[in-house]
Amino acid sequence: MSTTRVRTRVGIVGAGPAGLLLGRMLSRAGVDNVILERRDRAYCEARIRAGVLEQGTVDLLAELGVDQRLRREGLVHGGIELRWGHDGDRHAFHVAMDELTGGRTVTVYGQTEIVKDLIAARLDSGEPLWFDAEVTELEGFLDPAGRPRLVAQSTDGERLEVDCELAVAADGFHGIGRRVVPASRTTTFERTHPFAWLGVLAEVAPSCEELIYSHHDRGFAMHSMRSPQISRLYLQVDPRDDLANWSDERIWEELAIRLSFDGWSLRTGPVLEKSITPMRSFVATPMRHGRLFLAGDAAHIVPPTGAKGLNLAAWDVRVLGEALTASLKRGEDALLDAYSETCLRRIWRAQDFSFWMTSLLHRAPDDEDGIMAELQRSRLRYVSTSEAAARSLAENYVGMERV
Ligand code: FAS
Ligand code: PHB
Repeated sequence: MSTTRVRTRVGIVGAGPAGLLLGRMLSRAGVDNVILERRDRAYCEARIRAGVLEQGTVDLLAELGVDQRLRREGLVHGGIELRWGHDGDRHAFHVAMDELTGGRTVTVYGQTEIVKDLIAARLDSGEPLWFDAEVTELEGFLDPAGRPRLVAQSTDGERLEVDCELAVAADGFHGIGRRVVPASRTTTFERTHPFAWLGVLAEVAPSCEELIYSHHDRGFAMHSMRSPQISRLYLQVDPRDDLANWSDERIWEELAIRLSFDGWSLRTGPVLEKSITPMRSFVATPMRHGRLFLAGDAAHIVPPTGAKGLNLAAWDVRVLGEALTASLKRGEDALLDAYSETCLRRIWRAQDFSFWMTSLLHRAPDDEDGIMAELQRSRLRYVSTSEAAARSLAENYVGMERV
């Protein structure tokens, strides 16, 4: 087994949106960096996850010169629709987010497409990116004078040793980054929600212009999309449920019931992909441990109801990229020292909003007497009758300018 040794300034673990965005930011700032990714390129480019981008994320992709396809294919939305009520007595309310926030919008563009764009840009630039390179050792980051070392095993048995000045774990919730930090140094906050999302990607034109979030006695449902030809839809299911129990027919029937509204009908079509995702609220603090920095899902997870996961990862990277450049190019460490605190303010805002949207729209499994459902319907009516309440939802959804 041969060993490849690499010396660089920043070693990045993970080629998800956080790792790839950071690599792009550092390379454009002239800071040497390498990215190690345990999966192969095809897997990374096929993973279906988020789809709603805040304006801040769109701006970052533009600043990094990787927004050509996003500008051509992204769907700009000025609002979302909320639906609720019993069968035969359904209500709908359009949250005009652009009007309520002075023109701010969101853009629907799949995370899959962002990852494809960033990988293509990385490979075109010739900057180092190793696929099939699982980092199995990450050490030396707590020694103030030391140099962190990343050791990866490639699938063909190659050993890769990366010696860097600073290391970034952008390796997601199940990565090595958070695992190698001594438990005594980390405080974690966690809630596992008593429901999950069954998500489907379908080859059918969306049945709505903008996203629909629907509260229903049978459970939450959402209609999103990826393009004028591809729809993305979600159903609240029991986290212990098995995908085998959900035939495509049953999924379409249930979606039609839970999204129902007078005069509206759901188009159906071939299901291209379906999966069940657990829902968790999680934060690990601090996000810095000596010469190791955590970014994205490696440090925080939000339930997807608020569409914040990917946007929080992009925000971490914007802050960390500027801080690393200031430190490594100009010897200014103030931004780096404030990295964790700066990001945690926005993370807790997004955690609160995602928790609120989740508890507003999902049927509580233990709601025997229905009190929770009545409270939820009252909150939905309140959002539809109070401009202040609607503006609060809108400004959180499009992304707070200041937190
Ligand atoms: P990622 O998990 O995307 O990337 C981490 C990368 O690190 C992966 O490529 C992994 O293979 C790699 N890695 C891990 N360990 C490694 C090691 N030891 N060595 C090398 N590489 C390693 N958000 C929404 O807003 N809407 C959604 O609908 C939505 N759906 C989601 C569905 C699922 C199943 C999941 C898990 C998340 C979803 N999210 C959603 C949130 C999602 O968008 C995340 O916030 C986003 O992927 C975070 O990006 P990263 O932090 O880059 O982590
Ligand atoms: C998606 O399009 O995948 C999506 C949209 C909004 C959410 C979550 C997921 O809140």
